[in-house]
Amino acid sequence: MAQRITIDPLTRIEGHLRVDVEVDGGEVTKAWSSGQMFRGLENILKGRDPRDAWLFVQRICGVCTTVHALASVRSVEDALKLEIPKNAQYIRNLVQSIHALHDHIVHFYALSALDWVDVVSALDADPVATSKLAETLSDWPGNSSKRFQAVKDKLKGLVASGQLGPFANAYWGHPAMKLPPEANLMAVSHYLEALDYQRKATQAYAVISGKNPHVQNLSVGGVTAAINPDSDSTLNVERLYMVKQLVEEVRGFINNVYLTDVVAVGALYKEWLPYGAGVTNYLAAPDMPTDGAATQFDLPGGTVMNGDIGSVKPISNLSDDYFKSNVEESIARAWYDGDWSKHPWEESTDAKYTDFEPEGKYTWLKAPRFEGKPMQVGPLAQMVVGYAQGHEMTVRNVDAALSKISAVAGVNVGPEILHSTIGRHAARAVRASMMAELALKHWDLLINNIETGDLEIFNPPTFPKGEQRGVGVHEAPRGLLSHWCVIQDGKIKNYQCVVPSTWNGGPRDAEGQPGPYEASLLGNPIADAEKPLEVLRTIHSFDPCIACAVHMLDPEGKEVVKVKAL
Ligand code: NFE
Ligand code: MG
Repeated sequence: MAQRITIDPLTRIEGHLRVDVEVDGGEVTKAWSSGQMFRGLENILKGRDPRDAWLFVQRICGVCTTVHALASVRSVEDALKLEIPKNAQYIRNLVQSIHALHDHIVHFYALSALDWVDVVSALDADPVATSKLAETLSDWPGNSSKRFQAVKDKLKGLVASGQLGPFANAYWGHPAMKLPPEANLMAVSHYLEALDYQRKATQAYAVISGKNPHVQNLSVGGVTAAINPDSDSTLNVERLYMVKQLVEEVRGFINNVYLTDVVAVGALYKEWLPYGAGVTNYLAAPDMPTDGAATQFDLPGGTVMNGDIGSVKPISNLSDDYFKSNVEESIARAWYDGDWSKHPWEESTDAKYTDFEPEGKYTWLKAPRFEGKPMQVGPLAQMVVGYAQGHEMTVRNVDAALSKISAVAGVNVGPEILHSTIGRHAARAVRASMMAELALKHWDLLINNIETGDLEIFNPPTFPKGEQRGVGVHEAPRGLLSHWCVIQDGKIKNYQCVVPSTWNGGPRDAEGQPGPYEASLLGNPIADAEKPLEVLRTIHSFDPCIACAVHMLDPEGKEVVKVKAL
């Protein structure tokens, strides 16, 4: 007999995601992903000045600050065909890459590691053996037996006090937890260290972007970060070196701790490699432009269909027709008025709530489709699309990670393992490493350009009479983000955000095709239906953000909790 489980909320922060699964014979046979909140930011923008839009839309999310701001200024610049100065491009690239470093570290440690790591089991670990294990993975100075002993003592203190703090409320002792005590202690120690490196990333972000969270120095046409190498009140050489120093420290943590922890978790849970692929159509945007006009990029974009890397098609710029003409959103199964599927420039956002109807409408998320197909977006999509195009940096980093996983797992694994729950974690850690390398590269580009005497940061926009349409594309930490604007006589006539967590967490469409979260759950093992840890593993691997996905709050939100999953 199939059993129905409702998990609400499912996320550790940025909640409002409800997932329902049917479990039969110990595995998931049906799944529904439901965004439970509505805010309507797209409607708030109507009639406003397009130069102000980025400040409103950036408030869509407190996790991926930055990304909506960037997509917004890009969409208006695309509508006006406005180039930005090189310095502005490099400063934006620094802002986005440093934000990504923070975001990816937070995701692994704070938002998902405890799905795999049993904190209570760490109390049984031998600190000397833990240090030996950690030293086989990297030579990080934080991996001494003294450090692990101190963390074990701290954990004991937390348990004795009855206040577990960040480690309260999880599925400790669950039968699907498989790491040996030493791996658990190593991960708990790194969890605590991650807090320091999050702070360093945040510091670097605040210096380069004016404020954290939420970048303060963007502008349609460039940035407002005045550059004068010798002034104390502008972006100067001293501040730039402070940013570089902090990024180098964060990069050390990513390469020696985050990446190796993901390798260890992936290898020690190798029985999980077959689970969680779901939708293997991938979509990624090109990003990190290396020139003011954004014709060349350090991260490639494109599509891969059905997991077949031979099917790769590039998306080569921020206004690529192949991308622009093939995106639609369906509201057939979402709480909006109608059942249409429309291109974002033609869409509306007219809320019409019914109830959770498994065979009807059941979410605030629209269902984005590309050429009518559901697409997975995110670091994994970016890795697959880059790998398929032979992109040097992607191939080098993905191959290095796969060979490390193979070494620890004791079996040879190839890129096919990436189509999985664990593959999404591996791809995100690899992306974090690449973003750290690119942050330093774009720091060099910025300094070298300033040294030529170029201090330009802004090209002023002018708004002609009539209608202009633009799209702002950006590869955010959770995947491809696009903002679509229609400007009429200098005012916003329509504005639509098609967001990474909407691509991944959206519902079925009129044809009944499930979205990536839904598809990825099918076939997942469920050891204990009262404690559906496995569902959390797979959904958290996407790094869900429902504030982003619906960008909309139902103040009357009904209580539907059946299982509390933290
Ligand atoms: Ni609120 Fe965000 C966007 C999503 S980015 S987290 O856009 O989805 O990674
Ligand atoms: Mg939207």
